[in-house]
Amino acid sequence: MYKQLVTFTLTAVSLAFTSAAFSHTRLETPTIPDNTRVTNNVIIGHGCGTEGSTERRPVIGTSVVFPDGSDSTIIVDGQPYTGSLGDFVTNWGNIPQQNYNRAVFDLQDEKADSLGNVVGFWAGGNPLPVNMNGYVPFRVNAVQFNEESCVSSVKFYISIADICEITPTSGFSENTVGLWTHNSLGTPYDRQSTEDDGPASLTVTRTSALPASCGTGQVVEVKPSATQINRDMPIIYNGQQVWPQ
Ligand SMILES: [Cu+2]
Repeated sequence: MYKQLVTFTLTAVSLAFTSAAFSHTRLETPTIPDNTRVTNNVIIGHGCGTEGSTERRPVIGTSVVFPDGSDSTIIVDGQPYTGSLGDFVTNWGNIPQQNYNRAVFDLQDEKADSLGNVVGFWAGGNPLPVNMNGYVPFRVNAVQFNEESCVSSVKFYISIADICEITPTSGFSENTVGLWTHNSLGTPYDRQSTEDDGPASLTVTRTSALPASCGTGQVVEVKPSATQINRDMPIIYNGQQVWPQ
């Protein structure tokens, strides 16, 4: 009886930790195969405020940015890579597409680069109740790998800001915005954290056989540049920047 109680208590404690970890803003499906179109969601797990606190402020909008791949930082097997993303991924560009949906937020639109390729999206306009998850749907188009390369997987880091109060960047705090972003790019959108644990991620895994010379293959990671974050995180609505301001 006592033993069962201890087991139950330990399980309850570990479940509590698990749900806290998963309450960060993340993708519903963080790992997908190459060559496959996948419907996905950004899941907003909680409002603004101190992590772990029960007092939260509702999220009124979210801004999501994928690395554009053109001036992004590329890491191969943990080391900086000076070549291009095209050495591993042959069709990066216009990969995310937002699915129109007014279930959570009334307003939404895609963000595009100068060529019209979608690099992210935003949604907002009404508060998400603090005790509920908010699903912001999008589609990931099929990602194609350079099959002559040794790439085995590519992890894209996705920067997300969950906005609870519209402020200029000088007004950013854990009470006004949840920054699921890198901590060391040197932008006003950087997450204040000792660990670089902010961004959500999307990992694409290879389904075709590696060339024989590749061994176990290469693990590739892609992070956005500071220039891209500064350009693409703001929310533009009807030609006007509405956040930050
Ligand atoms: Cu969290």
